[in-house]
Amino acid sequence: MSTVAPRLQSRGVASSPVLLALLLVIFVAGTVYVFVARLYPAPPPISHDAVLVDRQYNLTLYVTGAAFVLAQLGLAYAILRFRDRGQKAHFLEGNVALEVLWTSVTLLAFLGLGILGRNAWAGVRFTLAAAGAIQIEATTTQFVYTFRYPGPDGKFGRIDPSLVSAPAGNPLGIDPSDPAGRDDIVVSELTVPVNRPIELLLRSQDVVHNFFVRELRLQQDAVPGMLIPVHFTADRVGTYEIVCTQLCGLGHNKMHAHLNVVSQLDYDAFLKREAIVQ
Ligand SMILES: [Cu+2]
Repeated sequence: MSTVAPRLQSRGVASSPVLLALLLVIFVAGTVYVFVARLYPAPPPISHDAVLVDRQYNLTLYVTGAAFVLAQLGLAYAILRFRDRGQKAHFLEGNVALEVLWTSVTLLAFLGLGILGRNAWAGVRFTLAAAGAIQIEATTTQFVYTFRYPGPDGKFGRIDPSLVSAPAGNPLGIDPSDPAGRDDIVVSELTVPVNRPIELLLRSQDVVHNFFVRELRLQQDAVPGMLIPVHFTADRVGTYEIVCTQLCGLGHNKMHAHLNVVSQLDYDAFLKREAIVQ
């Protein structure tokens, strides 16, 4: 039995590290291409808050993207540079100064991005809607959205869960004995006037659903037993899709509605038309 054999076996196997380093470079190049070529772009934003979210997203992507590329290419370099050439292995104790440096840089990058992100997200979500915002209620149930406008009196009628009956034409359970509810407008699409602040009051009748409009960069869960307000101001006329992003049951994939952003004139006409129909 030869004692030289294991030593010889570890020599001259250069193809594996070279292949691994090459695969890493191709992987990094492919990932960078997906983002730089904008293969999956988000639809154009339709609110100022959405523009802020996009800016923050891009900034985070640049910082984390640069760290990703540097780390992966550094790994490819180390695989090549320190590959087994049959040499004796050396133990490195590490470098405390470098450890402190890159831990501090990472900490600062994360804290900085978090603080900057406050304006784009928390600054909007943790504030109240503007005074005079139009209040609209959005109720989710498996697997539909129902929107309610308070009508000419500006007041939502009382709701009684025991009166909820979609076949009877009362999907929200509006109490007929409450005069405030008699002029409430109940519709399956959300129509709002352009450039006016909207406060949406989110409710759920059964399980956790979600209200997500990509163009608003606005996503909020609707939770049973809670009334969750969100606010937005859409600045572009158009029709946009509202989707549920919570896996809420077998019909989840079909749960969607539309957000119609219209001119003030069209909005007034919409309210008038629906008030006559109700
Ligand atoms: Cu849902």
